[in-house]
Amino acid sequence: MKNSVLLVIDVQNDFCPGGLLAVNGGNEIVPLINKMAHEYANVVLTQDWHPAGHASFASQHDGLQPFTQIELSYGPQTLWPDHCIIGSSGAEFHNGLDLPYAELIIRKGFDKAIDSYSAFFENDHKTPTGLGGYLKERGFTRITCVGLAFDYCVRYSAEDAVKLGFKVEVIEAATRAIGLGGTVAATKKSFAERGVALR
Ligand code: VGL
Ligand code: ZN
Repeated sequence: MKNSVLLVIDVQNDFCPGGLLAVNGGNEIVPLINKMAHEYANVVLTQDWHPAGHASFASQHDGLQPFTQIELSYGPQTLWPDHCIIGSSGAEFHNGLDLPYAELIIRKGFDKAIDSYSAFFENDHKTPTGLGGYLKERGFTRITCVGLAFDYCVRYSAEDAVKLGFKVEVIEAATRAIGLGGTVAATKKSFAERGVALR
């Protein structure tokens, strides 16, 4: 486990029941993540962290509803309800998450003009967050991904981690999905093709 890191993705109030972009059962994974974390010497968290008026918010696009897809300058973008606004209680970690020893919190989506599902690259698939460099410099070779949401931020984080040369697994029981028209099946197919181990 010395070369492994547990990457806990976006376990925040807005992605849990009662939140602004609630994922069904999002809260249910918290005890398992707390337990799993004891088996890892190294834990890193991500936090979705948007300024008000973020380009991924449907509220910024006249006449468009959340969960529709549009083209932005950097490519396709699903529009979301306003969520995880910097400094809001919705952007805070779920209060049951008990990972005081996590060594890094990487925030993403803070540029108003571009979303970032992945913990490694923004949605242009080019702009790095710095996490890849951090993990490589620390000597990690294996990443275990858990958190929210399975078919968005967990998916793209895991896939980018493989692209960067890490060995990657996703623990399905420690994730929950948003599930928009086939996104869960598409995620599983893509994991199989790209070599993300789903356990
Ligand atoms: C997420 C949609 C928008 C996620 C974040 O954490 O999966 N999904 N922002
Ligand atoms: Zn977001």
